[in-house]
Amino acid sequence: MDISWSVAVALLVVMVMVVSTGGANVSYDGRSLMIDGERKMLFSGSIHYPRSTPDMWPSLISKAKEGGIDVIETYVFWNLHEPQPGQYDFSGRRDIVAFIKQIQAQGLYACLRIGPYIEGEWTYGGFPFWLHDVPGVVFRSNNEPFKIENEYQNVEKAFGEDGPPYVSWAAEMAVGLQTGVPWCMCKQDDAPDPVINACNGLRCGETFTGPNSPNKPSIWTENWTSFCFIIHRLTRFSGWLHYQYHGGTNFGRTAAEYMITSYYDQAPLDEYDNLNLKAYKHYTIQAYVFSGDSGACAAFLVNMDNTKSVVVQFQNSSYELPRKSISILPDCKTVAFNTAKVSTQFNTRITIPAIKFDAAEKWEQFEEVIPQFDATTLRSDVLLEHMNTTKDVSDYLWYTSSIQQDSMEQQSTLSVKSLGHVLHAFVNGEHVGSLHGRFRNTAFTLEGAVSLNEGTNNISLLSATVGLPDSGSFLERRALGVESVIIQDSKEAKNITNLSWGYQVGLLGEKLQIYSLEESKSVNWSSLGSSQPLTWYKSVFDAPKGDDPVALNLGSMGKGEAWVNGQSIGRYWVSFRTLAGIPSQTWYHVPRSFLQPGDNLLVLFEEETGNPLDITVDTISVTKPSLRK
Ligand SMILES: *[C@@H]1O[C@H](CO)[C@@H](O)[C@H](O)[C@H]1NC(C)=O
Ligand SMILES: *[C@@H]1O[C@H](CO)[C@@H](O)[C@H](O)[C@H]1NC(C)=O
Ligand SMILES: *[C@@H]1O[C@H](CO)[C@@H](O)[C@H](O)[C@H]1NC(C)=O
Ligand SMILES: *[C@@H]1O[C@H](CO)[C@@H](O)[C@H](O)[C@H]1NC(C)=O
Ligand SMILES: *[C@@H]1O[C@H](CO)[C@@H](O)[C@H](O)[C@H]1NC(C)=O
Ligand SMILES: *[C@@H]1O[C@H](CO)[C@@H](O)[C@H](O)[C@H]1NC(C)=O
Ligand SMILES: *[C@@H]1O[C@H](CO)[C@@H](O)[C@H](O)[C@H]1NC(C)=O
Ligand SMILES: CC(=O)N[C@H]1CO[C@H](CO)[C@@H](O)[C@@H]1O
Repeated sequence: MDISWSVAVALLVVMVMVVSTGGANVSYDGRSLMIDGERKMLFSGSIHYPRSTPDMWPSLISKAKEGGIDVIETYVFWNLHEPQPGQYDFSGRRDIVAFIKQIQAQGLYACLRIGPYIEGEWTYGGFPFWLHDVPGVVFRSNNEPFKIENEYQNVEKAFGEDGPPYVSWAAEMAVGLQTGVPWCMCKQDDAPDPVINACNGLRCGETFTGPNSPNKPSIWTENWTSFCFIIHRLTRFSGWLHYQYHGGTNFGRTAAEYMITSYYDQAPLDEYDNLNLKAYKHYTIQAYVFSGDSGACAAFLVNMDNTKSVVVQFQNSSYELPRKSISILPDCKTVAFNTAKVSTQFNTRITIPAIKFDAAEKWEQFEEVIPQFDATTLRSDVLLEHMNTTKDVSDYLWYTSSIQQDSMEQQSTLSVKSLGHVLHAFVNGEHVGSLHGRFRNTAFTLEGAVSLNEGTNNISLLSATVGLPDSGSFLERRALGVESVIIQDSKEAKNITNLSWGYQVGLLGEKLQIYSLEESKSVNWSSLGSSQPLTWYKSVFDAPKGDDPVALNLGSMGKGEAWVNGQSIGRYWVSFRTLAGIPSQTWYHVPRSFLQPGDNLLVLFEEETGNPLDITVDTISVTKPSLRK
């Protein structure tokens, strides 16, 4: 899977509330969920509202509905809604109320995973960073300064005797809100009554030991990609969730550590709101029929034969299955969806370059200023932890110091140990080297040859995070950034870890917001020169004609962040190669709603030595479906 910059993936969840958007009465017994007294087998799919734009929501929801989904599931992203204590934001992509109303308008149900901890490959697992500085806080524990939750059981042991009382507290708190709809705890076998213990993960059909009380139904809250395996086991489940129905985009700095900007592009609806039939291609079994013990029934009829359609008898009716297609019968009677009606083949994405930036005159650049110790105001005699110093206002933290040399040393070695994620080292303004860690293996040691002057030598180390950690226990104790620094010259190894260090949080360009329409003139841009690390690039472009989705092809760039009209479309890291040697992500979604017809401001901050001349603005389409009966 290409979810993270470095391949591996962990998905976890927690407190879930089944919300009836129409004011219906949602209840349950040991056999199923019931809506207004009627037993329901519910199919749910995830669409996370901030991972797309409000103008995309109606179409995403309606396509999910067409695909047989009854319930749209989403996390609630605390750190988006309360960036500072008591300061709330429900605007734009954060407008969860408008999102839920759109679900209601299309006649579907909503399922909220309220967290507050969500993991979700989302920065800091959804926690606002200020929580880290609440005195005495221990996240996800029976800790008064904290008290909130999701998918707890897998970390509960780490908290010792503070685990179980915390689970009880979370259940009482949730039920006490009297929302009138049932609550679930994902991955919590001992969820206290009346909270339903739900199975969460890939293998629920095999591993779930069942509800912890005879009056609770079996609920499967997360299954991670295509339908295949699970279906023959589904007779045991009265509700299940397809994670992720639409992935979307981790705009801005919202991705968790080492997660790529594109999120679950392989979901049934891809990042660009196109049907992604590749998501179904792993079907290997021909027919899936399952009925709940509540009498509910659903079926998937699959014809994997690539050459001919077949007619099958199913429950006294006949169905024609076009070649290489899947029919979904949510009630075992009516075909709600057949993949062949959408496309005769597994569709392929087509990217067409619409705008090129291939002339030097189209660009201007601004070289980020490398700060020196003398100019810094924040000082410390120890190396500070990265996140605790930036408070997550930026990915970047400069560590600067200066050393005195008695004589010139042309063959010295600088050695910097970092706890993660990325480091660019400079001595006397010269680039010494860059290095990065990987998902679950964030630490590394950068070594580079330096030549030292007699007298003062300036050391400037730019440490960068790529998202904050989102999983596991004791998130508040994680440490990143520079840990120790050694300079080895011909005579000795000097451990300069304990020198006086000066700090600068963030980049000058970030501080001046030179990516924004208003502030882009606050620095003197110059014409395009030779490619240097830490360079800002600026251009303008017209929106491509038509209404196909738009993406930036950044294949010629290295690593950085990109903004269109002042809005961050996310971090890019094209130079990060997957194990197969291909860039983790080349195209970066620019939602149409970010664009105006002409004069769109494009600004990139490039950490490496990318070539902006080969950037293109592309339109995205899929091979056109040919409709069949
Ligand atoms: C909701 O439905 C359940 C099950 O049918 C029923 O027992 C309960 O009284 C209903 N509650 C309301 C408020 O109508
Ligand atoms: C199919 O037809 C048979 C015979 O008419 C009947 O007994 C059976 O209940 C029908 N099954 C369904 C699912 O309608
Ligand atoms: C964070 O910084 C403050 C002072 O700035 C310090 O008291 C605290 O121990 C630091 N916490 C961590 C986890 O590094
Ligand atoms: C080191 O930084 C100081 C203060 O900014 C500057 O005056 C000096 O020229 C720098 N030295 C070198 C060798 O770059
Ligand atoms: C350098 O000093 C720091 C701080 O005392 C220490 O943690 C680190 O291990 C030392 N490095 C070496 C190579 O001795
Ligand atoms: C750095 O300082 C710490 C205490 O602050 C001390 O334990 C350590 O030995 C020092 N390391 C060096 C290399 O001087
Ligand atoms: C830009 O350049 C002009 C002319 O050289 C100078 O007067 C001005 O101060 C510069 N502005 C900034 C922000 O550096
Ligand atoms: C919809 C979905 O994610 N299905 C997955 C469920 O789990 C099995 C493995 O147990 C996967 O193979 C499916 O892809």
